[in-house]
Amino acid sequence: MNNNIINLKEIIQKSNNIVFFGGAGVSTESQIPDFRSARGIYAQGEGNRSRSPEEIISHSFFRENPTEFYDFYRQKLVYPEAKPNSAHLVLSKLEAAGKIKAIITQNIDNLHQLAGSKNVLELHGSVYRNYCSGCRKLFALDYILNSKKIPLCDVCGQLIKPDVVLYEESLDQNIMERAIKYIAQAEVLIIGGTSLTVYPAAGLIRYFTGQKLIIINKSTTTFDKSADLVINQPVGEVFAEVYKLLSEEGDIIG
Ligand code: CNA
Ligand code: ZN
Repeated sequence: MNNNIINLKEIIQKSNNIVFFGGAGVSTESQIPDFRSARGIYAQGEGNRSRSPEEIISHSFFRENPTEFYDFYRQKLVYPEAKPNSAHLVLSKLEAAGKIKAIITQNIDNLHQLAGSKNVLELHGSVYRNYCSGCRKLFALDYILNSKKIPLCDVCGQLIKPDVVLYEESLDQNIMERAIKYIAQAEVLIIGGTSLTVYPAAGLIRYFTGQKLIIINKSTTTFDKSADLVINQPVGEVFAEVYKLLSEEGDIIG
């Protein structure tokens, strides 16, 4: 067991006010590709595809080319078969044990909730909620996946939009304010699986003034120098190892 894992375990043992801030790297061990890794979506060029993923998942592109948007979206951004990995599962146990106060995620895959976490703040929405842009009727993910081309509302015929924050769109103010509050009041902030390059989400971590900042990421980030502990290992593996130590010492039940 390496020292980093032991340090992280001790930090978790000492605090009941931990906030977790995560991104796409939390779900790569559930076989959902992230955006910026070597095998991430941005690196998976599609031969003759002339547009960048950022362009396709933007608000104006969605409005102007919904067919192309939905082709890309269904293929690259929705993973209904994905299951939570050790990171999601251990975070959920830590919440149940009263250690984690909130999970703030940039992910749209619902895996924290599937793992049983209760207080999940979804900064970028969720693929599981979809609204008619005309009458606001709510649709489940299946409706989007089962529509042959673009999903249209069965009541008013208007285009349905995933409740996902696209480029050019702003984040939900209420969720942002709650996220800031949790981060500003946290004793420990654990950041995992995020390149910390997408704003305004990444800017939230500046509100942290607590005691220990931990970054668990496969690659380096520009915030590493501000961290008390940096662990460059897969986040699921890290949490599995921490959990093993905590349960051996009788600190988490279940
Ligand atoms: P990103 O920019 O793709 O960065 C991911 C980071 O995680 C990279 O720095 C990787 O090195 C690192 N990483 C990858 N796998 C692991 C791992 N197993 N353990 C530790 N580190 C790992 O993704 P961000 O979340 O920072 O960017 C924000 C975007 C990506 C958000 O808007 C998300 O909505 C969007 N996204 C979400 C999902 C999802 O919901 N699962 C998937 C792909 C993209
Ligand atoms: Zn409608």
